Amino acid sequence: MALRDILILPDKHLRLVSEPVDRITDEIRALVADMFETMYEAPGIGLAAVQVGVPKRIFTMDLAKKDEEKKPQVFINPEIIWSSEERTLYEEGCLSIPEIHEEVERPSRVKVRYLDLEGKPHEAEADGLFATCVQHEIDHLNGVLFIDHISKLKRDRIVKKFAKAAKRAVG
Ligand code: K1U
Ligand code: ZN
Repeated sequence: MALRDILILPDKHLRLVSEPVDRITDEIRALVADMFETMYEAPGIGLAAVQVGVPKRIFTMDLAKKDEEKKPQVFINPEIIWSSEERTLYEEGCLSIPEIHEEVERPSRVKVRYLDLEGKPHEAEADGLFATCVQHEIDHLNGVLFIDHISKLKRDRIVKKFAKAAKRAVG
C-alpha cells in the first residue's frame, strides 16, 4: 500500500471524465488499497480515483464516526438511478480544494447502482451525508467539482485564489 498525491485545483486532470472499469485486476485492487490509505490519512470521508490522477470510475468512502469502527466502502462504475425531488443544503468540502467549505444544494435522497471489489452488483438507497457524498464523488468521475454548484462570483474567487497559489508554488 502507498500514499498517493491528491491533485489540487486548478489541476486540469480534475476536469477529466473518468472511464468505466471493464475488469477488476490486481492493479485496480492495488489502486483501491492506496485510495483508502490516502483518504484516511488526508483525512477525508470520500476519495475519487481521478483525485489521485487515475481517471477510472471508482470512489472510496467511509462515513463511520471517530468513535466507531471503520466502515470502508468502494464503489466501482457507480450510477445514480433515481434522485428525489426534495433537495437539501449541506456544507461540503473537497480534498482537492483544501480549506474551502460552501453550502451546496443537491437531491436529498438517491439510489445508486455500483459494483464492489469482487465485481458483484449492488443497489443502495442513500440519504443524509451518504447521499451528499455519493453525489459529490460521482461528480468527480464526471469532471465536476462542488464549486460548480455555487454562484459564479464565489467560484471565480476560489479559482483565482488557487491559481495564484499554484503560480507561487512554481516560483
Ligand atoms: O471527494 C472529496 O474531496 C472528499 C470529501 C468528501 C465530501 C465531504 C463533504 C461533503 C461531501 C463530500 C471530503 O472528505 S472533505 C473532508 C471531510 O469532509 C471530513 C474530513 C474529516 C472528518 C470529517 C469530514
Ligand atoms: Zn471532492
